[in-house]
Amino acid sequence: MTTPRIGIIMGSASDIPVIEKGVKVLDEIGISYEVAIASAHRTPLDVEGYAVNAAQRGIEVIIAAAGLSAALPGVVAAATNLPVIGIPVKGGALDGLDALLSVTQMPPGVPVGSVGLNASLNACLLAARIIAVHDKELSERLKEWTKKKSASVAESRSKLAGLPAAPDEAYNI
Ligand code: RP5
Repeated sequence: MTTPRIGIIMGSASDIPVIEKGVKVLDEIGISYEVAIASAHRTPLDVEGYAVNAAQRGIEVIIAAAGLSAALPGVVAAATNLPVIGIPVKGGALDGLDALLSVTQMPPGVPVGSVGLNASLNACLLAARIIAVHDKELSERLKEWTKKKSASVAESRSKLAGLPAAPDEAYNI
């Protein structure tokens, strides 16, 4: 089995649908990853173990997703020097605002980079960009992926039929 370069940890199986949406991009770009479930509140020793072991297992970036009072990304970041990207998950009485604040408002010295609520695609892309800094081939694959996405935006202009569409040259620099 290929050594995973990105470790994705989530607080509960109920977070799986959020993660599933984002990891597709890692398959498309061709970057290895693994998925783990451990909870900062319910199974704290598993979280610490995963974070402590990650670097020596070959993981280069950790993505941590959790909802409610989302301690998971911060607890992971406290136990490793790897970059940690937090995904606050929507849900609960405050619909994710609690998770967003927990993930972003880390004390000085324990950094967690946060993406938006449920933004697993951006978390995966950010992790890929971090790794691409020292992996030229991955960097090329990322550029190709971005180019394809940009092309689909330009193609969507054909749907403006009936509206006064800006001409193609309006976009040129
Ligand atoms: C968090 O609490 C999890 O990350 C999840 O987003 C939320 C709810 O967990 P469950 O009650 O569905 O297990 O720890």
